[in-house]
Amino acid sequence: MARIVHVAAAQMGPIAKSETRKDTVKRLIAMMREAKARGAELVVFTEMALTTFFPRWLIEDQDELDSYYEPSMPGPVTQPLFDEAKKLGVGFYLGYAELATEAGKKHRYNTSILVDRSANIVGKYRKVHLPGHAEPQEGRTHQHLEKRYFEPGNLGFPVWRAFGGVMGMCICNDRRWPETYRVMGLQGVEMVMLGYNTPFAHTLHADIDGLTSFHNHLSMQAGAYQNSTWVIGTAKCGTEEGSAMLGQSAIIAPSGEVIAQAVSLGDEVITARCDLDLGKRYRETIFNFAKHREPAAYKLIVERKGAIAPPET
Ligand code: CDV
Repeated sequence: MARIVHVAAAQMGPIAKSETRKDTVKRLIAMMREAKARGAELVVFTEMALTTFFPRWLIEDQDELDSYYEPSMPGPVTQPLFDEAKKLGVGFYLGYAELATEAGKKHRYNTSILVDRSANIVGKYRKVHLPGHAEPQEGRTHQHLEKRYFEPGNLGFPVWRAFGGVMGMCICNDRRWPETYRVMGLQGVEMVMLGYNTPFAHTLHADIDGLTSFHNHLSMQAGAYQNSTWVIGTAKCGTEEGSAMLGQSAIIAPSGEVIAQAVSLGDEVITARCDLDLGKRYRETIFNFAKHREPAAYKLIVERKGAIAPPET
């Protein structure tokens, strides 16, 4: 029997600094309802979906900084999202800033969770590849202080059996790194979900920043194809507090093809019928890992440091 997952990417337009969490959760619920009405059973929200993208500012007041984080999930403000999910029988991926207490100490992570159709959290992921800088940089209209406000994730790249398949998560910058998909690919991942906040001006080199749209899809399509997995990438986009951010949320098949794409820079739901066995077909043929990967040779490659020098004459 075919293993079909009807999935939605719920792209989100800007969240103003002044917008309350309650209002933001209402926007998420409205998109969840639309996704359900269009047949989806799993909704992928974006990275840090509950607040404006606060790493663009230097925030020195600890109480103000803490106000952007969730000390519990669900919490009082996010509970209605879980209640609605249960009522609709829809699962979801949600990104948020997590304030955790581990061994009696406070830790900050850029986190996502996977929630099943009964509103139970089945998985948690913490962003590994944190972009940006820890100190404000001169000459920027917007900072990118993720390295100041978060620690690298300490949960690895696990995958979970859920929604009739093997599901994985990553967050934004992770999508650019092949090892993100490969580590999950080696565990048999069939669908990778991710959210992103991608400002057009990041490196401040026009030649690189001018390719922001291209690199977004390039990374996700390559990750999908090379690991025989579906990839669902959901943007927070539009001009948020003066920072212009990329949209182009996409649902990508294991073939590497984009089969659904957002066309706006605002709240927009896109959906697709994802056949998990399509990935299996790639994995049993061109990307049969057991037959064609050569881990022994990779060891030699990894151990080599630098280029081989030309022979001395
Ligand atoms: N939130 C992000 O991780 N954004 C990065 C930008 C800064 C390059 C991204 O990879 O899209």
